[in-house]
Amino acid sequence: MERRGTPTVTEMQVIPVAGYDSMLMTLSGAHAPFFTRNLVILKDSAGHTGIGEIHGGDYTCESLRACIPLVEGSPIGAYRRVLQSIHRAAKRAAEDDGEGIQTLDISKLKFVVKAEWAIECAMLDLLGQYLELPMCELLGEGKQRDQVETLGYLFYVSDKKRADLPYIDEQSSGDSWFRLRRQEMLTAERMVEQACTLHEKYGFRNFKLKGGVLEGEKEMETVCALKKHFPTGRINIDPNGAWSLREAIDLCKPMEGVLTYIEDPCGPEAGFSSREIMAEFKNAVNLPVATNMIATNWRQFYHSVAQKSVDIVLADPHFWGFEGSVRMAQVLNDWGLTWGSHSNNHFDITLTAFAHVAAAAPGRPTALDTHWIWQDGQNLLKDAPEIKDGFLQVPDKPGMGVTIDMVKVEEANRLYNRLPSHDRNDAEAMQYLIPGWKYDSKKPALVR
Ligand code: GKR
Ligand code: MG
Repeated sequence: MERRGTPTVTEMQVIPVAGYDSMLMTLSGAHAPFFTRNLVILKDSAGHTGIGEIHGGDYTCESLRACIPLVEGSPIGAYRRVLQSIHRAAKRAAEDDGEGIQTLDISKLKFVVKAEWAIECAMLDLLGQYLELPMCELLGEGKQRDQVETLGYLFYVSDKKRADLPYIDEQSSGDSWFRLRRQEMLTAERMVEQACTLHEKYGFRNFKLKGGVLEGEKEMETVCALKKHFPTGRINIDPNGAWSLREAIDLCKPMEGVLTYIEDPCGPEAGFSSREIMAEFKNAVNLPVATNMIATNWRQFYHSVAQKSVDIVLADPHFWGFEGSVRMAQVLNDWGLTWGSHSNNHFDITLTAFAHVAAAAPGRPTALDTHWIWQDGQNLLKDAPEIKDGFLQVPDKPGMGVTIDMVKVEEANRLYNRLPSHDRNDAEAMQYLIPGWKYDSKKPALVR
């Protein structure tokens, strides 16, 4: 009898991988020399391969492996049913207190990210190949654009020589950005140099400074220096809620007309939730406010909207799901608010996946966050999309439209297996800079 229906998944592989990073500074401390991710690779009965990438570490890896029996054997067209069965089987981890990341406790990030969105991505990749349509055509109202505006994500970088850890060094690279990204950059002048080098290589006209590292006044000096150098550029800062409401108002009021938006300036304080505090901030300062901390699920979003706490939701598809993130883009657009996406260290599979989501976001999304520039060159794809003139090119082939490079994947898996720990820990490197350093959600990392 003739076979009917969509192809079925014949195999699901979960491969943990690691890559190299710089000593990037954030409120949570200093990035370690390595970052980790998990890959999902699906094969189907039509002979196609579908791929997805997500948050690293053992918790997410085990969550994915537990899904294998629910995925293998399923028709790719029934991917929503597969996701539903995963949601029904999922149990809340004992250590998940539901706090989320409103205080940027990065040990909680693995609970905000949902492992199954890597499966959703890989299944959409397969379905797109079956239907001969790019993945963005399968999301929301379909493809809205061919290229997606991205921003240059600027980080203060500490001197790696101060830590006895195996950070990568690219001094012999022929690429000026690759050389620069591994060096110390802690002053306004060096941050302008960082932005100029990125502008030259990728054409960025939008920049976001990762704050929560130095005194707020010092970080605003960097913002002003960037604006002076790029007068028509859009400059944002994200201190991850490090400032008190009073500090945030005092720091940001003079920045009206300088900053394009401010991201998570303050967090919970004095018995008030982060959504209440951000609403008070918005009443006091005439700047659009973005978040990836206080609206990370629909229930938090409801309260954020009810309080009028934010204008821009950076709806990371790894928090919200691929369809969920596009659904958020539709809602925000209909309500006169703005969509964007948050990012973390990632490989080019995430870069591609987010390009498709952003291509399907209706209206005028804000420039996409991506940490990719810090990893560029460590490709797991044979044909990673490029950022040109500040825009990420959306692949126009069926599915994700890219091909995985298994030799590179195996290499990244070997690196992962050599690491003593697979979870992100920004305190370890930080303690070389400030002995005994401990995370404090209200104190910039280098202020102790
Ligand atoms: O890479 O350390 C980092 C960032 O601080 C990341 O963890 C944040 O989640 O960039 C992210 C943000 O926008 O909050
Ligand atoms: Mg943020």
